[in-house]
Amino acid sequence: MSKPFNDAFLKACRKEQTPHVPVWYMRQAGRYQPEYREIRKKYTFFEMSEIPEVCAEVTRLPVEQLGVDAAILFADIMTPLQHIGVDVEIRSGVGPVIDNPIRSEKDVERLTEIDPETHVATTLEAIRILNQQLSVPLIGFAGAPFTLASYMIEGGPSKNYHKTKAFMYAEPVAWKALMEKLGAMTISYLKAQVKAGAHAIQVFDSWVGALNEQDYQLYVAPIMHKIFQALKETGVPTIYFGIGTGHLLTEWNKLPVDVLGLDWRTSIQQARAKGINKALQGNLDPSLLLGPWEVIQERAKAILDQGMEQPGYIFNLGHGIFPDVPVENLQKLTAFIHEYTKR
Ligand code: 1CP
Repeated sequence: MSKPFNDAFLKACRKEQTPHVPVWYMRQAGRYQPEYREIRKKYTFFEMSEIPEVCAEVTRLPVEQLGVDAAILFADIMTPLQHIGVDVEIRSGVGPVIDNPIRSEKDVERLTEIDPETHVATTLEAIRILNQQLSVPLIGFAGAPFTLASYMIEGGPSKNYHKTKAFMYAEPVAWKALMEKLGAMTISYLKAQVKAGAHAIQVFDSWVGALNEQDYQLYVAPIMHKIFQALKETGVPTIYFGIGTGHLLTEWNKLPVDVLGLDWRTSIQQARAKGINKALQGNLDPSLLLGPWEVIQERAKAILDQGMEQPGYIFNLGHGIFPDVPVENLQKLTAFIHEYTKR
């Protein structure tokens, strides 16, 4: 018999009361799992993404192993870019690498449009399979335009985003065109995920914290507004996450998004003190998962005490799980969160 559907995560996104604080982990599918490493030996990252049954298996694995309250689709923020003319490859131990980085307005003009039903048919098929199998909500996701653009302009991961910012300042017309193209791709890709059965959407703007508030307002906020406004039509809850974005929270609070994801630098209390009234998600430092259990528990408890003060709180890490995190620590942490917050 299948388990009853656990909707605690969706309720928390909507700021409703829940029987316990729901929890899931960014990068809950990945290299810290021996089973993932075994599967990954056989395929490249994008080969895995092209087999719906494998995507579904990798998505389901941590839900069963850790007991979390939500699943996140196995794909990458770079997945849709391959279909609009970007030569991207995921290199082990590095991340996304792009052979044809954007250098001019002409490069932006060359980008094409996505047709999700043909281009990402396998990802959508994985969502349909998962809907038959899961008893927790499935989170669909995409990268936000700034973060995608940073890879497309730098050619790979970066520390300071100098090329990205230089392009933004020097080529404002091309930058706007790039944001519009990536925004349209994101809307179309995410709407297709919801249509296939995703119950919620997280937009990853991992690297936008590199901008100050003024530049965020000028160069990024308009497209984010457009994306979240368009997603409102789908009726599913939306989450916006970035690293080191504490200084942007007041701007983020103005967006038509339901949940804000925090990294470990800004506490739940600090966010609330800034007047953030949306649901919040976060924010245990993932490095702690390499430490002793007593310390993990103490820090998790301190976060939960702040989060539980009002409805609309989802436990997560401040960023993704590292490859060397012991699975056992995540199992203990999940059980502790459920037990400590049970009403
Ligand atoms: O469990 C899950 O989280 C599901 C799948 C998922 C998600 C949500 C993957 C699979 N990637 C992502 C999002 C993603 N990808 C982000 C946003 C979240 C974050 O900040 O971590 C970013 C920035 C990427 C880009 C990316 N892809 C990186 C980071 C590189 C950098 O700039 O530091 C890496 C290492 C990848 C590869 C990747 N994507 C996903 C996995 C499991 C892996 C690991 C590598 C592999 O098997 O080769």
